[in-house]
Amino acid sequence: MAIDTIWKNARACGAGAPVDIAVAGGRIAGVGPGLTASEAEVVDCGGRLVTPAFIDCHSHIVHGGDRTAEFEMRLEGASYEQIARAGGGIVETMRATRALDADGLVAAALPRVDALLAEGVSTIEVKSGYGLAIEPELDMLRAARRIESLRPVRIRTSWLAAHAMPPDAAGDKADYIRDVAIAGLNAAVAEGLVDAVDAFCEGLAFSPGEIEPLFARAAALGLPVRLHTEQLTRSGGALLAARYGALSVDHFEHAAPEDIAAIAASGSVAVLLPGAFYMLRMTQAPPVAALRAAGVPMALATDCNPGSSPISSLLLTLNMGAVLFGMTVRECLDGVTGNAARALGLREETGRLAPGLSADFTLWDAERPAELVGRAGLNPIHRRVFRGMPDG
Ligand code: DI6
Ligand code: FE
Repeated sequence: MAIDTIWKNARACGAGAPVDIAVAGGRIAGVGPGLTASEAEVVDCGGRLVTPAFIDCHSHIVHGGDRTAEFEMRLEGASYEQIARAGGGIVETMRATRALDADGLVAAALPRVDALLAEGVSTIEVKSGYGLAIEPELDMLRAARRIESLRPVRIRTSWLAAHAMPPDAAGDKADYIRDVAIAGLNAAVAEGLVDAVDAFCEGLAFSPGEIEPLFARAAALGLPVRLHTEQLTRSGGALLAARYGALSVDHFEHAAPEDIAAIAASGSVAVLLPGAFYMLRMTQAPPVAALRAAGVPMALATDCNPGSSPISSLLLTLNMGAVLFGMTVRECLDGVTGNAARALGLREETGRLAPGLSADFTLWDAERPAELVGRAGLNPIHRRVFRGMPDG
């Protein structure tokens, strides 16, 4: 295919000399010094830093309402679990989410989406999980899909009906998994709404045994799984996730050595979420050194949600990954590019500057990668390119 554009004189992380990026039909045709093509438009990047466009691989960005009242309650001493058990928490957001239709959910989400795009994000994973009944869960993923037609962004969806027990559930947790999480999954798949299946494996949510039938159904449908697990307590969910070859295990603060060994063997990505750790003022950080030693790929994501992580900044998340979790600059940036792509099953589509992949990259008014991680509150973006098309 003919080269459309050559982005000349950009500085890639780790590369000494500036490189050029050739784009054809929205995909990267070549990366290297001195590229030329007679017909191509040439854009001079002026020696700016270039990264693959960022990927937020774990978000609950589609939801209704606001829970800053609970934030204030926590400041006064209530715990996240106490608020949840008293009928607040996820169930509070369920009420606000059910009050909106898919268009209302899109409108509520767009300011948060725009905040991410303004920081060079081009792929966002969006979960259901605040409808907690079939129709409102479907509406959340319909809204997620709709965002893709309204903004230059790639959306990947996860079916997270197994997020919490709704107060109006007819039976016990096993019944809810069968009648809502699995029955709704079948309907959502029929509508083309689902890219992966997720669940919240936690004392106050669902146990590995309760989640297993849902994962079995996902496997039968050919869908990848991922799991919120070992966040507030050790639930044993990582072992379940590893048995199902999960794309990722997410949170992972309370992981035990056998959990790390299991996900190292299954090839799952550990998606670390420092926003929730920070907002909940947790003290046990995920075992980054052990993950590193075991060769487990680590990703970083916002976990953007109204309760435990009301954060719409991936740049701030990079900074927290470094300061709170002890990740290196390189690990932080891999965590929102290549490893985040892997957590979404998109390794051959985005997240790297390599021929054949989607031309998704961001130019920064920065000289060193550390400038994107080691500062907070300053967004040095110059230009974002998605599928070969620059913003603006
Ligand atoms: N991700 C989640 O899904 C839960 N915690 C987390 O980090 C709960 C989100 C919420 O409080 O609404
Ligand atoms: Fe989450």
